[in-house]
Amino acid sequence: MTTAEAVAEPGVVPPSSRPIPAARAPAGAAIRRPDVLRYGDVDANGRVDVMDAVRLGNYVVGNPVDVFLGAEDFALAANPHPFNLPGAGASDDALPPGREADGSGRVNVLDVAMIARRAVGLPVPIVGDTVPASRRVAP
Ligand SMILES: [Ca+2]
Repeated sequence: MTTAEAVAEPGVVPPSSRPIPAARAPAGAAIRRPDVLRYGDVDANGRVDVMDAVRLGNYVVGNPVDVFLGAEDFALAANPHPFNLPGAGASDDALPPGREADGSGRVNVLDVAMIARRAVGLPVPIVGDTVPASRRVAP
């Protein structure tokens, strides 16, 4: 299957459409809005594991990816780096995780690397922590 064929399948997001639109869930699956959103848990299954790193790695290099979270939740879960410690992004945290010093938020290979480190059991701050409810868009 070529990339062009994969893009044409339902539920597969073409890389050119980033940030991921919420309407493109995998066939047979629904976009999830978990009660607890964790940094690094891009497939919203409640844990940070190697599949999160694989999925986000594919996203970062522009491969089509399945979508499990709405665009706003994905932007938070996929972007734990820079960690901007202390704090996990509560409302009184001036520079939350994932926000660059210039105010932008970029999902890149550093996010993938930190998620992969956590997935293999290495200590990594922020990844796996709960995204404060105050950072999430209200339902
Ligand atoms: Ca996960």
